[in-house]
Amino acid sequence: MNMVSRNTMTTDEFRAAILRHLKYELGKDASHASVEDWRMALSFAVRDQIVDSWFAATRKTYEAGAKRVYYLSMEFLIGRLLEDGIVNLRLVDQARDALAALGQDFDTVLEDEPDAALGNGGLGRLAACFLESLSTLGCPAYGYGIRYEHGLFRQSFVDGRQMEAPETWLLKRHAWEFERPESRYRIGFGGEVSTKGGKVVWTPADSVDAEAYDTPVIGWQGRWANTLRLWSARASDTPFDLDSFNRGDFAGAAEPEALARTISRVLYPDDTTDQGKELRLKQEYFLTGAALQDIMRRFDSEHDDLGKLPSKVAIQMNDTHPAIAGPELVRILHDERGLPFDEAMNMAQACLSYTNHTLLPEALESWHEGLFGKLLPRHLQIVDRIDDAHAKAHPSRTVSARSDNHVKMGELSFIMAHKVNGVSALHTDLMKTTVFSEFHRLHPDRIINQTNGVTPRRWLLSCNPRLSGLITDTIGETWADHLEELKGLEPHVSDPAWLEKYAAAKRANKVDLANWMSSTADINVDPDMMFDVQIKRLHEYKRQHLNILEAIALWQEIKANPSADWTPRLKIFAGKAAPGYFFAKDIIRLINDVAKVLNADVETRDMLQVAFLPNYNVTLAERLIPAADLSEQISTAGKEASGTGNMKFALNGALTVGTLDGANVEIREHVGAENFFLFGMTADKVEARRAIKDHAAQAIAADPRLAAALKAIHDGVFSPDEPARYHNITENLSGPDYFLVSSDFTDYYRAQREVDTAFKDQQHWMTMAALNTARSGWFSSDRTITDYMAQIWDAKSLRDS
Ligand code: H53
Repeated sequence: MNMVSRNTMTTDEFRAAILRHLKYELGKDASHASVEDWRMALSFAVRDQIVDSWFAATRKTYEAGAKRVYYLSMEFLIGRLLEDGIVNLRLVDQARDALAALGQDFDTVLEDEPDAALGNGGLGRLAACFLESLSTLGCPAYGYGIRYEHGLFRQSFVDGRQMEAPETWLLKRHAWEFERPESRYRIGFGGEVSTKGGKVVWTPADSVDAEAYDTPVIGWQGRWANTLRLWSARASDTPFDLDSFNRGDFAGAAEPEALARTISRVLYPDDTTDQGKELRLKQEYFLTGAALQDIMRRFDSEHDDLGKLPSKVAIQMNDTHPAIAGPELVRILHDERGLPFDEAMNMAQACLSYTNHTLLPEALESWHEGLFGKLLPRHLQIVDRIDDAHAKAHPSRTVSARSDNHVKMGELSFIMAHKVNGVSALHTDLMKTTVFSEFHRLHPDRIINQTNGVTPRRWLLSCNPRLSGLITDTIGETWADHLEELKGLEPHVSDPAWLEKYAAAKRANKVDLANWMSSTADINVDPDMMFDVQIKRLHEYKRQHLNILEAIALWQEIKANPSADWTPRLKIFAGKAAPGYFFAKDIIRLINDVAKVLNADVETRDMLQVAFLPNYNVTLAERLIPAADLSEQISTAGKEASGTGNMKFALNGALTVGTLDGANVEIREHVGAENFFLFGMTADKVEARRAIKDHAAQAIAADPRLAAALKAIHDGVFSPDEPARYHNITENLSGPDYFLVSSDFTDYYRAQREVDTAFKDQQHWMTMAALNTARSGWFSSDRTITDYMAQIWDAKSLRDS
């Protein structure tokens, strides 16, 4: 493989390390070892290399007395770690060769690792990319999260319907974490607040303990490693009730531990909606309370002067989920450390910053004060004082962190943060003019933009070895952590011989995917079809239903005129719907039903097929993105805060068909409008369109294709056994259609035909694809993190010190 230069460890040394771990760690003889044993032995051999960097980084941070960044997130969607470690340590060749010498296949061994799906979607994957970039850049940092026993549910389809099964990533052995029983903190809930000797004292009624598990996160070339510290819930006192046991009540005896563990049992499978459950609030305080105790303990171990806290500690709240960090830090500084309230508040604010990831009203967390006060009585008092102080300082304000008997976590985070950032230029502008307009008027310097990014190590180097090999051959190997260097590809794009190699890499990736789909999903396609991919959570605003409507309209058109010069296309979907989001689940079923009909149609199936791949996760994304020709980024303008899949596709040479939403706007600016298929309403037109009473009906009346596609669904063409199955969808799209699917259809269909025409000229298509790669360097999460370090955290790199 044409990978960037090798680590100095030899294949023989590596082979010996694998065998040593197999024997002494796993107690297995090579002749009896299973794939899982080999995977564990390989992981331990790689981990050995990581641990040295990890210790060195910790030592350097202590020696320098450096500021640390603490990234608090309810989600870290890290996926598999073995290949990531091997690639970052540049041990790919040695690992492959060592395993081969031991009679094992590298890819099979990598495939054995379960995906750590400790997140729902974009927000969680962003946190994982950020951790990797923090390590690559050598910025001292911790990620704090929850060690969910069950990550995001496993999805399968029965008769096209989504089924959910618990995810069990910990059932297989996990090589990457170190249990830290000594790092254990008590987290209280409920109880009383009283005053003793002039001091406020919170006496919780219940508690659980948070126990730490550490996973090292290795950066590029192994030059730095940070820690992902995940908390697991344990019973505070006796984990086991011996009296009950002795009475024969075995279930009752185990109850304290079982109850406590509930807190870290499952990841909420909701993306962008506020679950509003008591357990969710408990999880949020569990994470935040444990993280803050840990942060203060580490600070105290190095510094005597509390005044130094803001110069040593930067705490990032990833969305409002850890927003309780504001009142909790004030509580620690005021109640426990004795700072005057205002000083505590100012100091907390100097440490804290907040990333907003959505403007969807249903996703902005707010807790009823009854529940909040029941679980966190002292925090409720502190929230009130914070809010009063803010009101006093800004008498003209009309928005508050406390209204309608609720605690508004967005407003609270805003008040308690010294910087608040959006995740794309458009999203940040909309924050200023919509949800946070009043706070922006009061604090005009607080909101800043930090457009998201993705780590090029995972999302190009590792997932697309063919393209990365060509890039390295063309511009040398330093692009992997200087992604702007991809610009150096531009002069080669006009060289037909080079472009042919670029096209060959894409084609080989498509052949791999086609083979994989045929062997795992029984989907047989010609790799020369256009691979048109929409992979993301199912949500009405992401408009998978717009995509499938277009497929139906195209199918009808092909049937009416089968001998025309159609561009063969495979539409690939993947993504999960929140289990309680029935409309989104109906969309999944509709796509599966449409796929059944279209793929069985001998007249059209060489021109158009549809596949919905089950159980979308990080690993599936790594497989699909390098093989994609077209990337579907078709959300209603103003609704997708940024998107990060859109960046991964562009980087890997897929062209985007998209709206001017989220980071699509910036992608189009970077890759060039002529290399991007734009359609749809802009964010500033959306409101006006919605205000037209019959907007959907008007759109349908004006476009016979749309009318016919909707009619086919309505008449049961795709659900002959139950014709009314999708009336909910057709009625929505002809009536309220909040997400303007019908209104955007005509322009989407037009853009897709433009895509068809462009795809016929493969030379030109590949030129556009290669320009997408060459011009996507700005979307590296190294750029994003460098800007966070300078503009939010005031943190320095120690990597080269
Ligand atoms: O966060 C991504 C964005 C994306 C946005 C997503 C997100 C979640 O995954 C979950 C909750 C939430 O409020 C937002 O939808 O647009 O790219 C990372 O910023």
